[in-house]
Amino acid sequence: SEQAYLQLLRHVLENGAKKEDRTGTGTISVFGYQMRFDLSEGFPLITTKLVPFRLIASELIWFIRGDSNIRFLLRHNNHIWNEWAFKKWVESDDYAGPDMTDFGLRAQADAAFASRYEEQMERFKQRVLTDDAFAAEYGELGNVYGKQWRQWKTSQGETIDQLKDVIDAIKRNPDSRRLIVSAWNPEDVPTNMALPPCHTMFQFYVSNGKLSCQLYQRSADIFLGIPFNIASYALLTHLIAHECGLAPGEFIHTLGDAHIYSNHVDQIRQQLDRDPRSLPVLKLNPDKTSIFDFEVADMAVEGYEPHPAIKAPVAV
Ligand code: THF
Repeated sequence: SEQAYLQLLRHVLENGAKKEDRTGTGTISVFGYQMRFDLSEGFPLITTKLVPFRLIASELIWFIRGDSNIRFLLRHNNHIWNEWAFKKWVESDDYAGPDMTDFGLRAQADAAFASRYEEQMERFKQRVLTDDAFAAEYGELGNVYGKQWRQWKTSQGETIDQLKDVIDAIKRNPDSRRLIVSAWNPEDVPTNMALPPCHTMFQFYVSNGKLSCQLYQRSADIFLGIPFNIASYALLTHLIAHECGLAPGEFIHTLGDAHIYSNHVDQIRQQLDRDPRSLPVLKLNPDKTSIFDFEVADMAVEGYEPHPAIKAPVAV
């Protein structure tokens, strides 16, 4: 149930140590934590605040397609990756607009700057949507999840489709202890990606006709990212179980640096004052069999009655 997540919030508030970070925001953080979600108890979409399922579905489909260009997300009205593409654009030699250095932090502190930033971001999104050449260069996040899952480049110049291979292996050899997908590619990390992958690797496990998944996440933004990440991997587990004729088992979420940004603490206290509600149920289109054929309209949650959304700034 959702308790595992609420317990994580309380644990880090109580035990976290102050730690500075790359984004300059400041965090409280612990190292090493594990949560378990039994997928037969309901779909783990957090109810103590609204978490938009359609954003999780379109982001996951984007990964599954092997896509790493935000144009697909923008067409689905999904804006959760915009800041990382925008950052590449405003730091490039082609950008000639007003200075956008540290736009994430400055937009929170300076209202005049925030409106200049929003205007530039709006122009950027329109260009990615309408200008093919611009989108190919600046909508592209590089070798992020989708690329590593579907098109891992080998030293021999070949590509490995890890996702397809792991699904084939689950069908052929469910007892295997090598049912792993890795997004962490040490060769690409320093140069070829907008942001090194936070979800570094995941492993599947089949027992008693049930498919479980464990994710190792190196860096965890507990308030904004983790509710998305839990739902995303739960959805991936359901989809693969659906294709393989298995029931969904557990999603096990193992965290490395698990942190609460200093500008999320008040929001978390508000969230902890709320009582969790019953979890929704996931519905998948029974007519689709391969996970590679699924679209956003083929997946939905029923019975999701969350508390209202709680806004918070994302650290870039
Ligand atoms: N960077 C940081 N700082 N945190 C993250 O969680 C994160 N991600 C992805 C890449 N870099 C990250 C992007 N995932 C939101 C949710 C997930 C994200 C990024 C942003 C977010 O702002 N969620 C809002 C709703 C947004 C909306 O409605 O458009 C929310 O209230 O939940 C971790 O994978």
